[in-house]
Amino acid sequence: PQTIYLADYTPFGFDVDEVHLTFDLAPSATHVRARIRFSPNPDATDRTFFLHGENLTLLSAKIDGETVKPKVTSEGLTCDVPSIPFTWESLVQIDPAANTALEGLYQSGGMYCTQCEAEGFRKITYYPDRPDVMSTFTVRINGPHPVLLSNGNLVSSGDGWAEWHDPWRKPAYLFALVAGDLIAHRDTFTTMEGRKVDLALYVRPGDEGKCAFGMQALKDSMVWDEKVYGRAYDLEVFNIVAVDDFNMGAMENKGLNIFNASAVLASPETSTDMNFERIEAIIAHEYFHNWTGNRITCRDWFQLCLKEGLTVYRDSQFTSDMRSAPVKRIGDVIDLRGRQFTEDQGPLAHPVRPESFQEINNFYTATVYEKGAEVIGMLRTLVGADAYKRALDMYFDRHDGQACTIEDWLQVFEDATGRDLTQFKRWYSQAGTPHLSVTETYKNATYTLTLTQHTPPSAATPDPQPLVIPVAVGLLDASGAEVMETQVLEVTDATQSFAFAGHSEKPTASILRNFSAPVVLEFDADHAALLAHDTDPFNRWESGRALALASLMAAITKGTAPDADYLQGIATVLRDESLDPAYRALMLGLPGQSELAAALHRRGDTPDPQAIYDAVQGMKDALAQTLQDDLPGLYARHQIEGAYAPDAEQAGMRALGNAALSLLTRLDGGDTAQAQYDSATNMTQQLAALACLIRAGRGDAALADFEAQWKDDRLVMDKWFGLQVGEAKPDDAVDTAKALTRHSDFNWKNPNRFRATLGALAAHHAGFHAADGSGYALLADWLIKLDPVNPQTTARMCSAFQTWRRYDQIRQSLMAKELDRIASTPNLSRDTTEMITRIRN
Ligand code: B3K
Ligand code: ZN
Repeated sequence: PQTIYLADYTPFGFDVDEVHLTFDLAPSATHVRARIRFSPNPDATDRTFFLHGENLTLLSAKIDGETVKPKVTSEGLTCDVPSIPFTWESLVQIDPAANTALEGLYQSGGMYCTQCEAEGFRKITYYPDRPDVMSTFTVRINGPHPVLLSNGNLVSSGDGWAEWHDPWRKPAYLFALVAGDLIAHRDTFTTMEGRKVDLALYVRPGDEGKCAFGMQALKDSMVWDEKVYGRAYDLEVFNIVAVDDFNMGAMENKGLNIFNASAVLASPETSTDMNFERIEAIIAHEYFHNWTGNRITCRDWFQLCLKEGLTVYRDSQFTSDMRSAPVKRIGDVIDLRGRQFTEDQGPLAHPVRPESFQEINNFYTATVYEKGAEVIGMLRTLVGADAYKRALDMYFDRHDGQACTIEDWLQVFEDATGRDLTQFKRWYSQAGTPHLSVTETYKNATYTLTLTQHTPPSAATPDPQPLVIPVAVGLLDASGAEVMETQVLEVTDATQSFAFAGHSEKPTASILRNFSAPVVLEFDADHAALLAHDTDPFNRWESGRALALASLMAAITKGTAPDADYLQGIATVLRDESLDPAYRALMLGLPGQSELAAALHRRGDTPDPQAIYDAVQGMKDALAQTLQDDLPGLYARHQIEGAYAPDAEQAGMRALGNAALSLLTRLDGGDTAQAQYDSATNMTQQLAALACLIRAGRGDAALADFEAQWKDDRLVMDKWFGLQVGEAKPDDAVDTAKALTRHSDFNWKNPNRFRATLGALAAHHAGFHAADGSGYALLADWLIKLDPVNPQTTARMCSAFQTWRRYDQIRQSLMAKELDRIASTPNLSRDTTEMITRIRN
């Protein structure tokens, strides 16, 4: 396969002035007529007229009304064209019914829908399918469907047809079309500029009852973006469509967002509190893209973080405002360490702005998204909230309607603040997680911190240079009182010292407050004191986490008993009724097994998955023992009387109640969980109880009951599939997953169901790494089977193997064998080939 380089960017030789598309929908033979006005691009030198096109049957082509015979390959066409503006017309035939890759125009549950980002529009018609080519679109859809949707505003419609016009110039990746027998859940919104917007959420019949929450989240997002970023919506309609078969969460097509049903449909009976929070965040994320992504888009796909990092950052600000900021921050850091650090410390490491790729879909990664958002958070920390706001206003003002680069983005910060961001820019070009090691000295009433940064070299960045790292620091005295409020230290050198004078006793340092930079901190902090007293809620939680990690590591490698200081410290925090229940629930969490494996690997040990699993079980037993007198009361005090609401307050109560239930189950064998299961009236309570029952070894009856109750609800059944694998004992995980793949409802072509089952196996650390290699083999079998059907989802799931070099020789060779087996599959997709090659090397 061909490698594309950032350094090779050149503009397209032609501008597109307008696009007119006509669709005659038919499942296996849809006709797409395109009329496109091109004119030579004065900024370009290369005038090769190449239009992308894949899986298209060209029926006719004309230039200014005259038939032409373009040269067609499997990737597109070239044609001789005039050197003055001209009109290109083409007619192609496509086969949506056969499109199982879910990219381009495809069918899902009887409806038509599209997914064009990154390069799917070329599967719809011949076009310069690149984000820097922007145009207005007018779309006519002919088809026997009650609902016919495209981007922009409705121009007119009649029986069997509709015409849409999007006045905003956009790249083709934001094109969308939907047709089907759908029900609309409607509302309206009036912008701060006084314009009325018709909102609709379109769903399949039967899902009408799951729309209200998503609609409210949309309106909340619209208000928030006006209030916080001064950005108003800019069309007469905003439509969202829920689709069952979708490769990722959702897509921000202009005026017509398309969502994986799992990322928008919600009801108390069928969705957990976590589902509600995720849905609210994804709706916000896609809505926020209207300004950060759509109005200002990317020049090329290397700039993906320009829209994704910024939009993730914005949606995290939104969630912090809607819910609890510390709880959101802790959740984000857990996720960052679980997914992004793993990527950054393995063979898939790449910079936030990659410099080459074979298949761009493989770069919608935690690094581009989540580390991309962290980089923006650091920028804001460095320049301050006011300057950040000025820079953003300048960004929207200067670049509205343009396709931009990271250089453009950093330039507005330089212009708004007068700062030189040359060194800061390395965050965009260097791969790898920096390590920040800190030592302290105390002399003559002066407390000094010396910080040393080191980024381990990787294939992607063999010679990392020092970064600009904002390190938020506070100091406490022996009584736990804060003697220095949070200050942001700017670390720019490989080693740098910061002195704090006037401390009559040696203070306790709280370093990297609120996780002010995405680094691995190495500091021998007084975690017990910080767990008891830190005023920074993130670092207080982090101290508990650090104690848990140290205790677990010792248990794994030396077989030592759980650390009593940790257990007592957590117990004290849990008893503090002044603390937010959601925060206390997080305090009961333990580092993930994969995170423990990573930590062992980092210090040169070979992780043993079973030993890790056993240590975590031992720690949970110890927590249950330590808290045995507290748990019944803790559980009882966090039950909710009255109507369910998916808000942060109730969700936090349930999170703590269910964390208590989970430990209580270790003491009562599941009696309380059974009672909760039997009386549950919402999915959060039902699913939490079911998980406890499975773990207690008495889940069979409840699992059968759950299946009977929910067999007709696709999204709930995904939970049923996933939970059984996720909660299986290590010895049973592979067999459980295998048995579920034989279940009549295992529709493996549906990405949600495939991920629920095999993704859950990959996420089951000790189960996936079963010593006999059966977990690796089962996943590889299914990836090989899925690849010809859906390369994108297959490639994404290959990342389960990215940590293979952490493990012992036997496991390494078992995984290498499966990687090689996948790699040698005939006609393997470009997507999967690239992933396997990068992982294996
Ligand atoms: N921009 C889309 C992701 C498209 C993924 C293409 N493989 C969703 C989002 O980030 O909002
Ligand atoms: Zn996005």
